[in-house]
Amino acid sequence: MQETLEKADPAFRADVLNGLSEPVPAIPARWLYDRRGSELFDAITRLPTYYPTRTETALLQSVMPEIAARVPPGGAVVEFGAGSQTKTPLLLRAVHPRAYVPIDISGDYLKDSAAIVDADHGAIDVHPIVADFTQDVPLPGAIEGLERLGFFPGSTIGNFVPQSATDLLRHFRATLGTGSKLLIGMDRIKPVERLIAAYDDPEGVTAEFNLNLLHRINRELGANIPVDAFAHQARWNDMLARVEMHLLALRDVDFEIEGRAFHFATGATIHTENSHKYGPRSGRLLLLAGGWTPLIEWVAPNEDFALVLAEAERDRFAP
Ligand code: AVI
Repeated sequence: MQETLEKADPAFRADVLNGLSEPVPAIPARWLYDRRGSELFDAITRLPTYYPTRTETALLQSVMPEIAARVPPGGAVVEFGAGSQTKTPLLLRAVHPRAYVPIDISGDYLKDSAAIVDADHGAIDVHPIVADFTQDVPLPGAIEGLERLGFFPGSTIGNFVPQSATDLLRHFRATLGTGSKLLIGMDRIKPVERLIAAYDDPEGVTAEFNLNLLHRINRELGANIPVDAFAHQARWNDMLARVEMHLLALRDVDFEIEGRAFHFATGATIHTENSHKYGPRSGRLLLLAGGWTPLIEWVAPNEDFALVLAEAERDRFAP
């Protein structure tokens, strides 16, 4: 049965129709995060097997004095993303910035993040910016002259293939400027069983998160995909050091999206997300390639997760 038709975002429509027509069918991961998808991702971060969020939060908490010692008070914290209710306040309390600038494509999420900060940190000026942080973003004049610390937690960098991750880091550099710093969370390579458990939890929340994309296509593009013909699959791709999420066709399946017919044979998949994991050296090399010189790295117990503080050094003409 067709689900209620909502007004479709033309970019979503194009990504779905083009992505499903590719030789390796794939849809960009950003479309996983509609309202329901964001709720489900929130639930994922609290699952026992999803270690990144709690590991990074505990690490941040324990190294905050060391971060504060390297970041002078009175600067500007620029967060790439709307901010988290737990991690952002930890950082702001420790580094005492004059200004906090969260950047997100969604104004709704930004309203929430500005409210969290306002409630808790009256002395900080909040300048939310609705923008796509994968591009250069002009910063508000009010923070001109302030030292800048970029904040990109959550190992979201892992959701970008290395070429795009490098571009992203270069945009961060252009946005923040030479001399600024970046505090970034990076998830580490670890035994495959733990990685798969984090992305294919026994409770089935990640499965619901992944399958929600098909419900979204049905709802917003008036499609008739039989969602029960697909199953969530998490795979470790060792060559590319990443966990991949796929939607696996459990039987031969035919459906239509806006009058276009699609066929998936049993065992075919739609690739929906990558989550790259880094070793110490590959992580630092990625930062260097993106224009950021690592200054110091803090690592969680079992080397599960790393926080790196890096600096946008001035370009040098010689070694
Ligand atoms: C948002 N991002 C860092 C998550 C990750 O771990 O790659 C997205 C996620 N997908 C499934 N579980 C979590």
